[in-house]
Amino acid sequence: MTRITLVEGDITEQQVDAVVNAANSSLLGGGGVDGAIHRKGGPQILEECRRLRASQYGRGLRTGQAVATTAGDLPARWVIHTVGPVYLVEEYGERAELLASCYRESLRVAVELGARTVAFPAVSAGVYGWPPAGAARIALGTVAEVTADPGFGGGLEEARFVLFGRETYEVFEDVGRELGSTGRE
Ligand code: AR6
Repeated sequence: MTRITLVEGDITEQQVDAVVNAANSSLLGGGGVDGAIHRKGGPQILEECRRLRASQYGRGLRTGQAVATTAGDLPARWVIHTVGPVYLVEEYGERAELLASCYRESLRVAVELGARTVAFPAVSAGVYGWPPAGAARIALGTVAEVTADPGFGGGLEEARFVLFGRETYEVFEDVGRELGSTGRE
């Protein structure tokens, strides 16, 4: 069974097999988590992203999808890049489904890689404007649902949410309590 845990901290410092990057479709870097990952991970990640753009991702990575590269100089082995949806209240349902897809697809890629531990940021909860409580509900709800499925690859021991700042951490903690999804063994 996959444990779902929460920590307050910086995702680039996590000792896990894979870290998830809140990227954009270009795969060529940006601010927030994306900027921090490329800065600390070094040029190797960007090189691999460029290769992906030159091959099967010529038009970029679509919102809700995920793809892995090396983690360069980060303590992790892989970076799983996913593209969250920009928050738009008029299209909430459709976009919530795309955000859930980010977590589902990232978990699928993590299992494919044979990762035992994976760290997630709060995808879409920064520059892309998602209200933190809604982002937390989709994040925790989706990871709990996917990992509880008896058909889910059994190798993943921990899905860790790494929340930047006390406020976001506390929102995730409250939502986790509400859903009963964190601290689960
Ligand atoms: N570790 C963990 N969480 C972090 C870190 C960090 N080092 N830095 C920021 N956060 P964002 P998005 C939090 O904006 O909303 C980029 O330019 C942050 O406080 O990184 O999906 C991409 O290239 C927030 O809670 O991602 C895209 O263009 C959460 O991580 C766009 O931003 C996500 O914030 C993606 O926007």
